[in-house]
Amino acid sequence: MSDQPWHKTICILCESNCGIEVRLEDRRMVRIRGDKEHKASQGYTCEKALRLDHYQNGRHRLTSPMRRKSDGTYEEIDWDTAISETAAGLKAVQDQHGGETIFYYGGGGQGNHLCGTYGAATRAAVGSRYRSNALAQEKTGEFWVNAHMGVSTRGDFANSEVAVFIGKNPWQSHGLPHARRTLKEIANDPDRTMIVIDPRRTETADLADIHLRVKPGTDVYLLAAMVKVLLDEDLLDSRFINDKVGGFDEMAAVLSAIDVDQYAERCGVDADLIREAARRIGSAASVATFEDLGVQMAPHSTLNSYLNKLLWVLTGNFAKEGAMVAPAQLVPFGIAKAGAQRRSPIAGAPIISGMVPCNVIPSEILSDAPGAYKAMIIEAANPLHSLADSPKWREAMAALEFSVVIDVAMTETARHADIVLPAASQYEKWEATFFNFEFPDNVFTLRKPILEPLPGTLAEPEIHYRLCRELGVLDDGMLAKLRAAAESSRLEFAAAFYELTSGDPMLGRLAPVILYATLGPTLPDDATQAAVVWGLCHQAAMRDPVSIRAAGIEGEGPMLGENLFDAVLTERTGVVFSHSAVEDSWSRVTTMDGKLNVNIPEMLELLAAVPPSPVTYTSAEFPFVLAAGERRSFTANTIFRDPDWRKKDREGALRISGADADSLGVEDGGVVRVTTAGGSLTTVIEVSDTLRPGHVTLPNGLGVDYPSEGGDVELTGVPTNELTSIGHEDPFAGTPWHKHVPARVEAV
Ligand SMILES: Nc1nc2c(c(=O)[nH]1)N[C@H]1C(S)=C(S)[C@@H](COP(=O)(O)OP(=O)(O)OC[C@H]3O[C@@H](n4cnc5c(=O)[nH]c(N)nc54)[C@H](O)[C@@H]3O)O[C@H]1N2
Ligand SMILES: Nc1nc2c(c(=O)[nH]1)N[C@H]1C(S)=C(S)[C@@H](COP(=O)(O)OP(=O)(O)OC[C@H]3O[C@@H](n4cnc5c(=O)[nH]c(N)nc54)[C@H](O)[C@@H]3O)O[C@H]1N2
Ligand code: SF4
Ligand SMILES: [Mo]
Repeated sequence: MSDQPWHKTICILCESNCGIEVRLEDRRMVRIRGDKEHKASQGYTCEKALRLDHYQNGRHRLTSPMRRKSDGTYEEIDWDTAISETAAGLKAVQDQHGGETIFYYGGGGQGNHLCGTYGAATRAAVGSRYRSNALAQEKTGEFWVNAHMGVSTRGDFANSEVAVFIGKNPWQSHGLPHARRTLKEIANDPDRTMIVIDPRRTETADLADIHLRVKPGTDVYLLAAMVKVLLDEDLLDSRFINDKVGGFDEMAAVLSAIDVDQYAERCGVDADLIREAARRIGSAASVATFEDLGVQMAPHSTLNSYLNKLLWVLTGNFAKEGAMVAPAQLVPFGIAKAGAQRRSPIAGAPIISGMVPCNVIPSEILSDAPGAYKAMIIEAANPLHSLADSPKWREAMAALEFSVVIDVAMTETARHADIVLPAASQYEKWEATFFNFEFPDNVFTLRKPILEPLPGTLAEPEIHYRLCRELGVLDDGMLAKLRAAAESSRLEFAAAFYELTSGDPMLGRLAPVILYATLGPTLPDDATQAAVVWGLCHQAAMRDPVSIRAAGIEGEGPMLGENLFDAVLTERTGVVFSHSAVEDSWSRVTTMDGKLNVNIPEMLELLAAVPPSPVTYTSAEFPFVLAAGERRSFTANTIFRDPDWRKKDREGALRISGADADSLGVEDGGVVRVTTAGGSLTTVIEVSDTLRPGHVTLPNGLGVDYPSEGGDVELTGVPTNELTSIGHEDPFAGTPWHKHVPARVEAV
């Protein structure tokens, strides 16, 4: 064993994407450890990475394309049939209803974003115009605020004097570099302060200096009160505001109406504690904040994002050490384009950062109106399980004229598709994540496969190449010319590629598969599937040459992109592709005047309209607030299907306070029924003193089915979205309020 090599790759379970080393025995990942040489994670991992073999080698893996029969069961078909029937199914919808009725969902999870770039070519080939993914059920409200304020940021928590976590439990969910190490460092340093805003006493809250234990769903009152204290007590950075902030007076005029004591009562947090927290923020040398699902999936979500950002903008905590910064990204996202608002075809919902709000997709499928979606391409996502209202999604999938799912498993979504195409796993192909948020040195890791593809599977680049070919959009003559250029040199290829594609937007959109078919085969190390990264490196080099050079990548003109690509292609421990000084964050501000804009009329109107007392969503029928989807030590969206991956809490218990369990007469480990407006299911409970009476939580990502050794399909835990409903969502960005589902809990 000890002479077996360690293969370098990354953990695909959360956006931190820690570098790992893996030892293989045949195809099994038998030992996994943190990769000390990885430029970003430097050996850090959490307990989940060690369980990755359950993803790679579980019984869920598909080994043949599947076709749905008229009785709803599936039969295996060969790849040629699968590709031709998929192309024909999409073409038929395109011909009859127009390509804009073909909807694309997904494109990557936490660690696989190359598949979505190749998927863009198939979208172009069929004339698809509308798409979405999981970000449009969590982050689009924040992205919209970013666009109007002018910047997308991350917190420099490694150096912050004050760290603020708002509806975010990084001890479990990570999302900042070396999360647990960083949290402990902050907690152990008497000069630094951690402020946690969460109704539950989470693992992170236990480390906090100040825990603002807000009543679920009332953060808007708490955050607004904190901003008001900053205004009242002159805790602002006036110089920063004068020089660098636009629209202060308009914002302050609305905020001035707030009564801190009243708002404190509404959110259930002691007014003195709110003042203490605001004073700490207002007097610190540096403050970094992180808002996540606890506010983004709860009432007033977009407005909460705005208020969070006021906390650090008004105190001058931008573009300095320990504060909020804007890292250069290899593939930028996180900020919507301001300007004319694109809307979805039927509901007219705002399309933010190119994504249709997830909650309108089913009704835009089920609608009779012209323009309704008639087909779906779903890739590396499980919307029938992960989006609100699974029953409605089943209905919608059944109404589609054609659907194809590209996945490693026969997922809940796949079970409703016409064709299912089995993908090679993320350890069986070249892949990469675009979740690159390190600062000041940002790191991109292109992964090399550590295993051959499971027989019967194909990697997405090949799937999309075959689909585009079958759809007849690739010109063989042009491909031959490009291939010849690629064989002679990459610079010659670059010249030929830009000459052929620059005048033709369609070719630009097909570029990923064109690169795959032409440049791909000439790349060293059999890196054909990484061809699209060549284009991404060139785009990055044109967008941000300064930060790339500061990272030590050299070259003039196209050589900068070439050298960046070479580094990415050969380096297995991540490449520092950009280095930013803190002040460089200003160069990524997108407003016309270069200032951070706080006068966002839509947000100020919403703020002025916040009701005097919080809206109560609970009722006699549904007296509990259910947080449907909590991150725990053994949850990882739906990447794992095998319940044995979970070392503890196998069933994913409903957490409930002792007082509530007593009044239900149920003990720890007992079974209850949870009923909401959307559905009703049973679950075991875990009595937990981290919750207040009236508040219960279920983990995310459970309730996926898995074949038992005998072949029967078994379901473990609660699929939370059987309980959630469309309509219970942010009126602005359409993001669901999964943290605030009114529910009834009964003993069974
Ligand atoms: N272990 C693990 N880690 C993960 C994932 C995973 O599945 N498992 N998924 C990854 C993904 S996709 C994401 S988006 C992130 C999400 O990461 P987080 O947002 O940190 O995760 P959650 O546990 O869903 O929610 C955070 C907190 O919101 C709190 N909360 C509930 N209601 C309210 C409220 O009304 N107000 C406030 N202020 N807080 C509230 C909850 O108590 C919880 O502690 O995690 C990532 N990391
Ligand atoms: N009620 C409730 N619902 C939630 C949440 C919640 O807190 N509460 N959290 C939400 C959040 S924040 C998120 S991000 C979403 C996540 O939900 P989804 O975006 O649907 O993502 P995953 O669960 O990560 O599913 C990824 C899919 O990719 C497949 N896959 C894995 N590797 C590959 C590969 O290499 N190629 C292909 N083609 N497929 C692959 C997996 O089998 C899986 O089916 O869930 C959301 N849903
Ligand atoms: S789950 Fe996230 S934090 Fe844990 S090892 Fe994987 S990438 Fe790192
Ligand atoms: Mo997420």
